[in-house]
Amino acid sequence: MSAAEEFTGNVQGAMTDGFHLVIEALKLNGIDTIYGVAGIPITDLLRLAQAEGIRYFGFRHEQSAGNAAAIAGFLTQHPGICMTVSAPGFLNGLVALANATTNCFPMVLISGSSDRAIVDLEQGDYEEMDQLAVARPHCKAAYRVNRPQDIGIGVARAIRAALSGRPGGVYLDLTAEVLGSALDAETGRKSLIKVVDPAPPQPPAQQAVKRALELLGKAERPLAIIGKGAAYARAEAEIRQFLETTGMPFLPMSMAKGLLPDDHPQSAAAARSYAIGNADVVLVAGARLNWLLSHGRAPLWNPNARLVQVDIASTEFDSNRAVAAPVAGDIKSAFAAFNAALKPGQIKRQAAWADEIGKRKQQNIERMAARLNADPSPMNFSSALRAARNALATQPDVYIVNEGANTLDFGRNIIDMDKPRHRLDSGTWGVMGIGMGYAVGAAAVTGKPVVAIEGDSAFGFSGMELETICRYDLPVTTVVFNNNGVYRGDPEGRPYSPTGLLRDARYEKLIEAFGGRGYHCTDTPSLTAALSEALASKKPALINAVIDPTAGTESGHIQSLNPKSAAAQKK
Ligand code: ADP
Ligand code: TZD
Repeated sequence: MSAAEEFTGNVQGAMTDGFHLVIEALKLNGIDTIYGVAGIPITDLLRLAQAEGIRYFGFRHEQSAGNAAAIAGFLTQHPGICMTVSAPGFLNGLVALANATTNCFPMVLISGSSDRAIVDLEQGDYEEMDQLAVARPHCKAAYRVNRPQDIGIGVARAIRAALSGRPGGVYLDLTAEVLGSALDAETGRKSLIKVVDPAPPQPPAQQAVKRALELLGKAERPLAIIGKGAAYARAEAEIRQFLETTGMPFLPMSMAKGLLPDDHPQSAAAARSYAIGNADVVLVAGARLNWLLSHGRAPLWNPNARLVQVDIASTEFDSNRAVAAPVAGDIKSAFAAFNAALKPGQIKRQAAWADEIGKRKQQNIERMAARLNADPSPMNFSSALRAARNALATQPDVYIVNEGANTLDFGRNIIDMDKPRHRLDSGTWGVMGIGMGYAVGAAAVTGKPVVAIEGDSAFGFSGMELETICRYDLPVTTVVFNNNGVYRGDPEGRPYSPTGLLRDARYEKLIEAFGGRGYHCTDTPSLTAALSEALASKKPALINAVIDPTAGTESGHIQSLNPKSAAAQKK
């Protein structure tokens, strides 16, 4: 008899075990969903979870399970839970854990591990690895439970560490021995901990609020940059009130799109370089001054601009350039404090600045319209995204997942977002492989339709999860932007280059193998029609959108990050 069969329902007698204690500890802390891949030593743990009413999503690869958990964490402010087997399964999941930590998403990777006595002497156990040591540098915190009476504390610490302060990924190591260990049921019950208030409001100091508002009050060309930390914090109402009261132009970072709608008159997105380059005071909220913001430095930035930064992690201030007015605290409380402390007229709408941004926006929008309205054959990135946008225009509830290089860069600019936290993408690392995992996670926790807009290379990293999507009958439509390569395809008749992928691959047939609906689209009307039909069906679908293989540019919009040979330059 398996542990799950043996122990389903009430624990027999006066004894419990590690399997039950883990599930009870998770349930006590409001965990209702687990993402994972089964195997030794966690198979019975997963069976028991399901028997005890926890939803379980089984994946084809742990990285996708981890990505689903991570995005669930971002969308719910509750840690997503991923469970894996030892060594290789754990390592597969670790990429997702590291990515979650890098993006400040709360998740917990729980992996079963081999016999400690054998692992520590390197005696060659099945799937042997010192997982705790391997995990530690790649996550916010890592813990191991060695005794069944410590499971409650282990789970509580993991949840609190994932959620508190700057959210992140936590590793929890459960040895096979601990899972199977018996414990007196009453002692076990008492050992469980319900975490109280893991992410309490952290209002900033009044002095910090005053300093920030005074600096912004002196600005002639103020600009707000809103990042995904603000999206995670669900601070849209407070931020909107502040921006609309002050008339300040704003730029959303990619995953903060929709916090205020993209068509908001104060959005400076269509005049991004002008706005960043000319602002004299920049309010950065829930965004790091990393590569995505050119480290806050010239030539994109005005070197004389002064910065206000709101972040829950004080170590972020002065990380790349001086921050004149740091505001340490949670974003929701910080903007509530700004709104409360703002004196009437203290920060005025700067009409000349707003008008100049408006003019530049108009020019850029007109320039882009020419590209968007062109309808070349075969399709290019702009025309295919325009076709997708037409189908999405009436569907503001749809969650968009987006990865690739050109597909990502064009997608970010062309697909407008109307609602917060509805755009999920490659994020801080620019990582490929999040696509299907994020799609499953988003569909699982929101119950809403998801459209994953994927470069053909990007799709390949997690493509087998189409089976997962079909197995759970999720309303996920995957649109593969198929230009036969990483960035673009190889010229006809040449051997495959390092960036080449199979010419004219029929990706839509993959989903047909699992009972989903496949579409092969070579023009914009059929792409719009297919996406509309797929969304209306609320069923798994894949659209193979055939793009001109010459359309992409190397590395999308970040070609400048490719190293150049110094030797070649000296010639
Ligand atoms: P983006 O990629 O959108 O620019 P980043 O991931 O670089 O955003 O930055 C997110 C920032 O938000 C991190 O520095 C993180 O510490 C911060 N953050 C996350 N949650 C909160 C919160 N509740 N309040 C304040 N800051 C937060
Ligand atoms: N591996 C991982 C995990 N992440 C990465 N970012 C890369 C490799 C390198 N890489 C990019 O930065 S974009 C990309 C790769 C492989 C794929 C680009 O091709 P695509 O998209 O077909 O997905 P476009 O739209 O055709 O450019």
